[in-house]
Amino acid sequence: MRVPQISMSVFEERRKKLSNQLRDSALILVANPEHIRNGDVAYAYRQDTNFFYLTGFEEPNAIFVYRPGKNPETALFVMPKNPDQETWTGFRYGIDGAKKHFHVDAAFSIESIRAELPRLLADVEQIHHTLFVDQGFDQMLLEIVKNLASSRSRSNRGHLTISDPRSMIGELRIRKSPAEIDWHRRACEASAEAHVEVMRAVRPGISERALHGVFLRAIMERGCAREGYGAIVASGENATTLHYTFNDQICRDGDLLLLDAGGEFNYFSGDITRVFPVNGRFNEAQKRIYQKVLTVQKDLVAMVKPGIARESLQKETISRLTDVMIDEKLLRGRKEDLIEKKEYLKFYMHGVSHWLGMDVHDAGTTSVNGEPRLVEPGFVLTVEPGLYVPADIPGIPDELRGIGIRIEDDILVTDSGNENLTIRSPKEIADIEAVMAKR
Ligand SMILES: [Mn+2]
Repeated sequence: MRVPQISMSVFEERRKKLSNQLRDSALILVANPEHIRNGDVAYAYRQDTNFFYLTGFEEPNAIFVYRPGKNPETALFVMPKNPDQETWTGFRYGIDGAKKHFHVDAAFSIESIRAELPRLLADVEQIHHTLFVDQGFDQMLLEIVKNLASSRSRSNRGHLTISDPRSMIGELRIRKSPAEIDWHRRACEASAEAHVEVMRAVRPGISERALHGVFLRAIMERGCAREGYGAIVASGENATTLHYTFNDQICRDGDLLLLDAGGEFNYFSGDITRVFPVNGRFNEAQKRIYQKVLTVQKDLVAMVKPGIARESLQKETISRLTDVMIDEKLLRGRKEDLIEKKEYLKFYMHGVSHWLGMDVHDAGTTSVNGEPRLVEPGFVLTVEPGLYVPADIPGIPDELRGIGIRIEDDILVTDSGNENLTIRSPKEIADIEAVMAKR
């Protein structure tokens, strides 16, 4: 027996916020499919974010239909109870359980979707559904749409249109409620503390894999269900690969370790990057370049407040990091020319910020009506400048070869400015070395 861990009023309130935009419409959400990993083993299951956001229901093989103002307004199609199968694969809510625990007007077996869905779509004018996720379902939906059109052939109305609801739901998700901010804070704090655990565990000779294990244990001890994304545990020059996820090398004395990892709590994700020395002490070159990136990062964090666009952070990052590249003899020439020709891309090639929430690169468009979106109180975004010096390109100082630095915090926009949700993970050189000295 299981019961939902979050009050259903959370999901009901979220749905209510969509109700005006969904007048005379049906929103259809399809649960994430399960994927086979090998043999009869499935990949660890996680519900589709929008499906969970609006239902709280975490089982696969489920479909949710929401029709504000109609009867039934909410319908959930789920796997029926099956004691024999549940003995093997675990508890299911079943039809009665879905209705009872998830506060929907109607619950059906997923087996009856083909029979029931036409009825739920007969009295709406528009369908909101994300195509191409489950193409088997799409095919069935298109057949239903076609049949519905023929059933009202003399009405001179065309097919029901199908529009993608993701940007509409993204507009909700980008603005977080106080309860959501609390959960997000838990995810960020657990992630920050887990980074400290890894700082305490790293030493020459330990594997990146073992450190990944330390991180996983630390977030799970703090209530996270899983990671928000696959951790990047990159020692030495592996840190110059942006999305390095092999995590199978041995940490060497004298190298830095780049850890980009975050835990997920109630479907909200932390996303932190820290860089620290495997042996506990930065060498002079590491210290110098790390400090320069850190200064840029702290200045960028200070810029985050209501009314700023992420684009402004990006411009500032490019300007400041190009200064660092010139200073460190990674680039030669006039700053304006180097920026104009995008020479900085050799050493800094990613965005400095993204929305953060239930998806690590969260929903919510970057522009509104063709203009860059300005941040508002309740938004959470990352700030993560980086500098990556490949080991093998000619004409750069040897002492910087193979160094990858990225420093990333999760920033909540407040009325007066911002709050750093990941401050518990040290980033000042002295603070990092102090934590590591206590190993
Ligand atoms: Mn990030």
